[in-house]
Amino acid sequence: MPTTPKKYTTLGRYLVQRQQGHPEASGELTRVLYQIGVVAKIISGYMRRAAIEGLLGYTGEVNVQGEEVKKLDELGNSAFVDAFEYVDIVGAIVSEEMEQPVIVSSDFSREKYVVLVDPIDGSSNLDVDCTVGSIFSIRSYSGSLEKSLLQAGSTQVAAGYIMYGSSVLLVYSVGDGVHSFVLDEQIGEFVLDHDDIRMSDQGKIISTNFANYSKWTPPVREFFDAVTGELQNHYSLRYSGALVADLHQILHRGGIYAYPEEDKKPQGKLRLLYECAPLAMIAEQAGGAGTSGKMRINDIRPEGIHQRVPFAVGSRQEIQKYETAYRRR
Ligand code: AFP
Repeated sequence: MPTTPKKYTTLGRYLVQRQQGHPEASGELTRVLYQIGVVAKIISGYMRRAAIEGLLGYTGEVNVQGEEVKKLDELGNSAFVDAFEYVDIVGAIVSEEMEQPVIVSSDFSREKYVVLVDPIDGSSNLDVDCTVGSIFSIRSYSGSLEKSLLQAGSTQVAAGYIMYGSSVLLVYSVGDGVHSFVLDEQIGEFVLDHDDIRMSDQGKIISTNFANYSKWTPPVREFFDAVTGELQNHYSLRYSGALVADLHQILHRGGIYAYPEEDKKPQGKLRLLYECAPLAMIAEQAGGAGTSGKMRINDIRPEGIHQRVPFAVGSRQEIQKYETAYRRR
């Protein structure tokens, strides 16, 4: 039976079409996003060959977070830095793997953007071939590097993630909804698979590390006791150890992901600038929300580039309930 050929909308074509709707745009943001697509292909290539080429395991180094660095963490970090070195659109890269921002431009004052990344998020999944991701946030350069970085997440011009799972996905937003692309390995291009993803107002998924229950603060326990104790409990628990994978599921099925504060870790675990802020932007652009429990994530003004923050993200109703538990205490 003859089949109708699929009309492929590649990432490049989609970005150019979107840019044409904004005659005032210079095209530079389009180039930054396109380069991120290139990085995604490079990192996914490393992942596919990692077990064969000895790229699994640790380098022996410890990063700024005090975590042991994996070989793929280092390769992923270099892929992002190399992609923007001297292409004259991005002035600096901030990464989970580097204590200080790296200047990637010969004339920083001319550049328009800074890129913040967690090159491999969920890296403890790497050695067992489970899903991991990369998270990115793009901010405008506004006079000084410090000023550009230490601003609330509401000033992000774009954000997104790459998910390396059963397929490789690139999901991004420039503030006009959330769009998702799947890597077609045969043609080596990202192809549109969901335009303008909407998250349901109330969802099906709870995603958190319940093994930490005894360390959680009272509002967090109260929230999870309530949702798991509901008579008509309609939730399912999904927790992969990779925030990107868990958020992606919630984007499509609704619900809540939380990595809250603990009695002895009041700042939680996740990093504000390159994990929580970009994923909160994705959630909001899809109709959901991101909170620390006490305030909207993207209203928080960071004090340092590696700052941690308690984080919950997901459907609007679940996030409202989560915040209500904090207000009651
Ligand atoms: P790693 O990158 O160190 O594996 O951390 C992953 C992560 O930042 C996030 O992706 C997970 O949701 C969360 O931490 C998992 O942390 P726990 O293992 O403490 O649940």
